Amino acid sequence: MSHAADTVHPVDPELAALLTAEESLQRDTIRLIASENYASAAVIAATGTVLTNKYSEGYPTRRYYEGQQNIDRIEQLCIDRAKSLFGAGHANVQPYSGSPANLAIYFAFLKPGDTVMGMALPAGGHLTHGWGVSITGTYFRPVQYGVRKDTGRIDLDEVRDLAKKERPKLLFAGGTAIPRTIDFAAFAEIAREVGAVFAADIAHIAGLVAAGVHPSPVPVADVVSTTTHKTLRGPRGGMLLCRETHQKAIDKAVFPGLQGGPHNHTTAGIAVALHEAAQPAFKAYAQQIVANARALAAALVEHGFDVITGGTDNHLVLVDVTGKGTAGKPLARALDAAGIVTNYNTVPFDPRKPFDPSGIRLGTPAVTSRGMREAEMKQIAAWMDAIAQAPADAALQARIRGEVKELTSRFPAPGL
Ligand code: DSN
Repeated sequence: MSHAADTVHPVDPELAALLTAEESLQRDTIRLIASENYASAAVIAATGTVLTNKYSEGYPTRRYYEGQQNIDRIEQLCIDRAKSLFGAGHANVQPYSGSPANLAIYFAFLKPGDTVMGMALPAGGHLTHGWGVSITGTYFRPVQYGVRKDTGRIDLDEVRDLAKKERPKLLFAGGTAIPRTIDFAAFAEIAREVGAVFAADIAHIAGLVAAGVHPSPVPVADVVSTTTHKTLRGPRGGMLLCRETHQKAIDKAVFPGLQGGPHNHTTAGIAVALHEAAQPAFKAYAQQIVANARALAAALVEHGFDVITGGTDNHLVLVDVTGKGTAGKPLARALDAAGIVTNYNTVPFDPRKPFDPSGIRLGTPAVTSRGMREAEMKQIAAWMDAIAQAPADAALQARIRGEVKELTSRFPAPGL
């Protein structure tokens, strides 16, 4: 039992048992969900502190509550570290997560009914970039771009033509299932041509950007939004980075525009994560994330999987599994039974429904945090192939589950 479960146990044994079960699950499985990771023990410890007891509406030195002697310093430390790591003029570290961070951008720059242009969700975008079921696609006028059918990649000429025709007030780049490098400079140029605010959502790739493994949008974007718990390996949270000229608008939009008191315990965890991400070891970690994703994609191609765009430039691999005679959901379920955790996902131009799509999405941030490398990626691809060939074979899943447990036992997970 962990220290946390140990502490909870005398008060709430039921919850402690669930916490212990989740610790085992995270320890004994191969976690390939592209948006997940293992926060370090220090990040988890900072997040679970007395800082959760404090209310601090406002910003450092300008609060609506007294008793902020330490909270002000913690938030300022976090802001300074975010600015330094990403080379930003200003950082707001209060958004509760990525969706509120993106909503703050709308509140800072748009009026209801204004046009927002973002990548369509089924093409790899995010709900908050103007997808229909999101508040951003109902209170604003959404225009969506996608990827080319022949390449699976964004066509910047198409984006430019659409932007010129629709004249968005806000242009988003970024998403949740984009396996290739995003040309933020080209997006910025398009935004400039049509007079749009350019927002880069780097939630998935923030750790890669911080390490210089993906080009940074910070010099070219009006505002950059991110979560803090994916490749950046912090606690669940969000951040906005912008030029100093937009500081006032962004800060006002987060508080009092959208949120009340910041989650100070999360701010502390983010501060620790930013400190960790500034160390040389983090650069090597980010490089290995990409090397592992490339190795995983290449091995899957060798096993006959249809990897969207043929490979990856980042942490993420998107696979159309229908060519293997299965579909995303049954395969994800079969893999989960074998201890390989993924999510089913639409692929571009998916003829199937989002709740039963053609693909699965894989990512290497978590397995790389455990120290796994290219050889382990090859093994994982081989297991995936075996399971895809017989997704209903419970005995096969049980055998691989045992092998997965043996492999994971050799790669201790941070924070557990
Ligand atoms: N839910 C996140 C992901 O999995 O990509 C995006 O919000």
